[in-house]
Amino acid sequence: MVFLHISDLHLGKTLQNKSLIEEQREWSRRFLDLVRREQPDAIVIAGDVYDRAAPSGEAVELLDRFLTDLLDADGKPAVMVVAGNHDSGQRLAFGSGILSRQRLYIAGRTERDIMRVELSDDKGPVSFWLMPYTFPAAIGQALGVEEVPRNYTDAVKLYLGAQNIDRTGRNVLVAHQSVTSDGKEAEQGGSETMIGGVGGIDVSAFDDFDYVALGHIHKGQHIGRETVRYAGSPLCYHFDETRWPRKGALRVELGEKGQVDVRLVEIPPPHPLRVVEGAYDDIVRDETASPVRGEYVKVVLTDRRMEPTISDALHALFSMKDSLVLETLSAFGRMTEGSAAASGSSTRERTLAEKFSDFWRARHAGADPDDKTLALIELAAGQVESGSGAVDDDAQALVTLAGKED
Ligand SMILES: [Mn+2]
Repeated sequence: MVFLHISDLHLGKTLQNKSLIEEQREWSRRFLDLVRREQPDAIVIAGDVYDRAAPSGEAVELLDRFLTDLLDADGKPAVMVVAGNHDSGQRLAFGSGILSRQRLYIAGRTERDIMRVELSDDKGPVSFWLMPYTFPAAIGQALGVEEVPRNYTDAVKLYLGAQNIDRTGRNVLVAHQSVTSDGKEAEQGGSETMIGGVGGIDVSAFDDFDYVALGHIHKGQHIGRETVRYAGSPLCYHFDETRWPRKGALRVELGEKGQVDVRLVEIPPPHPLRVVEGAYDDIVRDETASPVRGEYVKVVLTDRRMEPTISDALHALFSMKDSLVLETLSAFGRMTEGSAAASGSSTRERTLAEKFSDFWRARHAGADPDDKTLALIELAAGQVESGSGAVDDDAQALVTLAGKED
């Protein structure tokens, strides 16, 4: 049994106000070529299909085309999708009952019974469990339990424990969550809009599954064991993410129970992202000499301030190479004036309330939260920090909201 695992497509995403839809359209063609080559039994999409809960018309159209082409590909693979925190589960699951007859399985909401899709090969059946993005309150509601653990690990253990899973058979879980191992979170790629330290599920909750196909973190990696994996986003969606340029689909082969072989099949981006940093004259010299073309570039000047004439010259320089400058900035002032304190306030050292506030600002064009919001933020942060993950409903609602697109 072979399946391809991808996640975090974020269809409709923009980067520095540039629509990436053409980029995503070309990527989907490249992925389809891979599907035609590999002829997998299934394709698994582990959430954040869209970039926002109310996706643009062209994003919906692209997904429609993409899924149709996948289902039509030689070998007629089954296609399984779970909603991520960026998706609206209800909207994504529109028509899912009808679509399942075409072997397109979409799990949008946390239900009492996790959607199970059974496929088989010469070694017997494989159960795929499609668990959309979830959280303790949703699990409590689905199970009809009033006293659901506030702690994500315990809540998810309770939820999985309530499913009718044959542990002697082969099982694959598809999920969109933050998974931790020994209390450590997976390393973020850079384009996630999530708050660290919230909603982590210990990897031990997934011991019953031969493979766990995860979405949520945009840097592809395994967490805990080799067979609990984030596929990562298909493209770099932030210049920070260019630290991890190897992107693609995970090809997973299941043999007998417990035998799992995973490898990354790289899919090159149509326009690679690159950060170009240096003195102006050096950049002009090097880029004029370099044969590399067709990139999306961020330029960081180290020897002078960014002025309109310089910015224009940089745009012109890169456009001659069919490249596009998406962002220009100067590190010159920062480096000369920069004190250790100013540059040393990394995410790790900030309090949870500050991180919530940063997140708010990032979502509201840099505006500061008003007093009421600030009070809610401090309430939520305080409750998250006050040990044992005890969060009351207001704070829980905020944490959930924070993980959603507005
Ligand atoms: Mn995502």
